[in-house]
Amino acid sequence: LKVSSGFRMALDRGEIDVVFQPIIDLESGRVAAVEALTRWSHPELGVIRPDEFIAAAEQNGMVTDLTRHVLHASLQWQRLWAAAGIDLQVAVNISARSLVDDQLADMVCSALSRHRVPANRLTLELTESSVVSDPSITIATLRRLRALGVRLAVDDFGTGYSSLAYLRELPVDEVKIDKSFVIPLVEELHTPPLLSGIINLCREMGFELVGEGIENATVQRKLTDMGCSRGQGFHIARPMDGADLLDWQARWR
Ligand code: G
Ligand code: G
Ligand code: MN
Ligand code: NA
Repeated sequence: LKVSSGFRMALDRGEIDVVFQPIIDLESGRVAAVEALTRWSHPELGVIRPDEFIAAAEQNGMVTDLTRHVLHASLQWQRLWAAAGIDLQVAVNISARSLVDDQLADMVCSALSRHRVPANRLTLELTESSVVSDPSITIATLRRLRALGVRLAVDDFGTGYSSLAYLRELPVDEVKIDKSFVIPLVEELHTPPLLSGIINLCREMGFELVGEGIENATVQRKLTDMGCSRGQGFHIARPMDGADLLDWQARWR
């Protein structure tokens, strides 16, 4: 895939779409947030997943343009949904490379004011490994973003090297438990102790917890019983475009 040469043009031609996957409050069933996920609708190759183009965009210095695009699309939809009576938090994935970019906080700030979206409606999802890569730079950026009122989440928690002790040092609001911990709940007869431990400690530290990869009702119930506050997964809804989200929400419960 000649991603490097094609990606710049793809952005300019409007081939980079943004879809949204609902995140619900597990106790009430209420839709609390959505996660923005990019897709490249390639004219010949069809839909290309972000796994195939984000690394290339990072290497070519284009990831900031991608982040800006996703941020604008997400905040534009946030405003439209809010106008339709659904005031959701929108979560945008931030790649490791964007996190060390000193323009990130300015970009977020101007996007929020341009779309007139309150900062606490935006969550930025950072992977564990990207925060650990250069803690001094990233923590300064995170503090600036948090001072704006933006919510910060550690994504894919449990897959990197950081410990629960380290998590306490980070200025974050939310922890997303990686789907590799959640998917096996389908098979587990008992509650897996590692997952229970993570959930309990995160709760004690005051983090909002999101369980990802909920693929059926059993997993959803187990996570709820274990004290996980929010959930996301194919059992609840697949990622969808911004207009479909309004229809989905109208039919949800
Ligand atoms: O939706 P999907 O399973 O294809 O996403 C695959 C991966 O791509 C996930 O890890 C997700 O975090 C990442 N991803 C999706 N959209 C974006 C984006 O806009 N920016 C970044 N940096 N990563 C994204
Ligand atoms: O890495 P990150 O958490 O940002 O990526 C979210 C990814 O998880 C998206 O690519 C999304 O398509 C995928 N995803 C969302 N729900 C489910 C699910 O229930 N099962 C699986 N296997 N993947 C999911
Ligand atoms: Mn994510
Ligand atoms: Na994840």
